[in-house]
Amino acid sequence: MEEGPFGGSCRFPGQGIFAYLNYLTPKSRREILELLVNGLKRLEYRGYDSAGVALDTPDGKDIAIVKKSGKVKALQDEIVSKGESLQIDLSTDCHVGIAHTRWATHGVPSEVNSHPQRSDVGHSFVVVHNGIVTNYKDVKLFLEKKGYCFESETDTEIIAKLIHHLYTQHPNYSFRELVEQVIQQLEGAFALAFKSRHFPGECVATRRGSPLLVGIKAKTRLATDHIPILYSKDHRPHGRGDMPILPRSDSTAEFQPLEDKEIEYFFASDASAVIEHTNRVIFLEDDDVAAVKDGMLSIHRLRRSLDDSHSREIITLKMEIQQIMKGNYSSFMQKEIFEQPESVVNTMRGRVNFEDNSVILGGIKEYIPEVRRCRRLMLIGCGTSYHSAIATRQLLEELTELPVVVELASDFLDRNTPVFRDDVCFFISQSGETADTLMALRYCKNRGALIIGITNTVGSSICRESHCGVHINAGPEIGVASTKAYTSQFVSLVMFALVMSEDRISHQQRRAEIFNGLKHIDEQIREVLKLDEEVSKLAKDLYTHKSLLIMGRGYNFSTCLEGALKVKELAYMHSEGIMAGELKHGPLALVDKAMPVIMIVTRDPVYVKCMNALQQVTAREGRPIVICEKGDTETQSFSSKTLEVPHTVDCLQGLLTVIPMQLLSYHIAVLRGYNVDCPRNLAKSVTVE
Ligand code: G6Q
Repeated sequence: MEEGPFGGSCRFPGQGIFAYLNYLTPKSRREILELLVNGLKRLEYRGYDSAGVALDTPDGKDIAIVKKSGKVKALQDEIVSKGESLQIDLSTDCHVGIAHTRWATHGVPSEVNSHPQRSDVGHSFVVVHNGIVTNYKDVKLFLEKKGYCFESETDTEIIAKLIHHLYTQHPNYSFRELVEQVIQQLEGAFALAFKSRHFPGECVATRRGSPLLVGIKAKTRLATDHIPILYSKDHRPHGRGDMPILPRSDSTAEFQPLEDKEIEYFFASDASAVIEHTNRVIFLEDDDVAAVKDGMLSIHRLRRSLDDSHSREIITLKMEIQQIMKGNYSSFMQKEIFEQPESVVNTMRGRVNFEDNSVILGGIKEYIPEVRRCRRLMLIGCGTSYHSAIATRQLLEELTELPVVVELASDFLDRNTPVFRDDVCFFISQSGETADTLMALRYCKNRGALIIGITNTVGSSICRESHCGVHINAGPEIGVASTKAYTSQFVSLVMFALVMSEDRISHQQRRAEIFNGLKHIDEQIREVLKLDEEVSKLAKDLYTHKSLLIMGRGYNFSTCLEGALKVKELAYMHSEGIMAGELKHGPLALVDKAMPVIMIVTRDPVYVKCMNALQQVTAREGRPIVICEKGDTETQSFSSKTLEVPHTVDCLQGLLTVIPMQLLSYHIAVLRGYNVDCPRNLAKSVTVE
């Protein structure tokens, strides 16, 4: 596998954990708060409706919690207004702060429902949580019977109160042991970071089904690249019953410290929050319990399973901080659209050799003979990732000569689709954490299919649970609307088709055309991006409309679907991607002189059919805007306005035609006054089904 691990979880809309522990590293409280708030800002793109932080009180005897509904900026302002009482100029050598951005799942967005959630007014334990605890009602009932009163509507509060309850029963347990006890009682999916008044300077974090990583910043070189896993005895009782108090679980291995002085630890939902501090990270696995005590990190598991590794590797991330900053662009989305000339090259870098027209995909190389023997290819994803599968299906059919099935992950699961051992299933996901896609992956894996992940997120669940895969290497995509990930997924699947056809004499000419197309695709994308001004003018004509139809067929159909998705999600405008071949079967009834129509017509095998569709639209007084190839005067004569893109080989044309649609949706959304990076009701990470 290439560039880190490839090979568990679901996408929880927009929750972000960030915790920071400094050990023998003096920091002012102001610095610590800034660090926590900045960490949250890096996670904002995941979606959020409120945020909060917890840190020690200045006298170190209590925990101060600051929470606020709305943006992280609101939390930051609240902290500033409390500056005096928080004594932000005091310095501390060892400290643990935990922070969170929340996207409401249980209970409305409000301060009381924000995290950190607390065990009691004395703040014995505070916790931040991503995910959903599905059995929280049972646990709540149990705790209510024990006399606990709840202040929030969240599922998270039960976690804070449960650990407190266990602590009162077993005051000799270590912090880590208490957390181990807690997670044995939880069902659902979660990532958690705990802080406690009783365990100053300690932080314990764990995950099951929601991503979490530990960043390590040490003053001196780390002595090891691997943290050994320590196993604890499993004392889990059988049956839930009345939530019995569990006997203590002793560690069976010696505590092995990573480092013992001047060290800082970061716990975060994803790498974008830690990369400005350190590029050395450990991706935690489900049920890992990571504990820092006296500056030493240890990772524990309650029980061994057959495929457990003995250690967690400290990975060096190659991500640069500049990659996650907006630069001169007004939004991350705009930046990401304009990054595409580079991101597609990054996808091909080190893989495509234009001198001898060959491709090596290191992450799947060893599996290619098995793939060649398969019965069919299944491409599975959601939203934009699904569209990248539609975009490349035709080429995959042509070059692999295999049946290619494209599935929406949610529908695939609903149907209990038959899957066989000799199927090869691709799971396409920018985040690598999308719940539906991950569930579909597990479904196929259980049926013995070969699982290939196509993701943009190293260390993500899809990446880890796949047998093998391809990282699309598009760089972090922060805007909720996927843009550069789409073109990089597209290119990745094209590269796969090229690998599969390398031995076929009959495909050599076609392959040469495609290599030639890929070689120039970056400069052609750059050329299309020059249409920005023109597209922005077009947006001014369109943004007050209620609806926008986008028509095309063949290689360009995916651009119609992807363009319509972008318009819907960013501009909150009704938009439909219509297969031009279906016009006469219904959609034509929508066409009149008032209905805005965009048609994509390029000089490919279905050109004549597209021209027919174009004429059908103009015959109904439609005045279509056409995206066509440069110099195609015939097509232009039927259009009210054209956007010309350069010519490339037919199967790559969609990489160019999608860009005016990305730009158009962006400009319409801006004209309508919407936040393009964070469209309403949506989040970057969809970890719920
Ligand atoms: C589109 C969105 C969305 C996304 C899906 C799947 O602009 O970003 O449609 O593509 O939610 O996400 P993953 O690619 O992360 O699985």
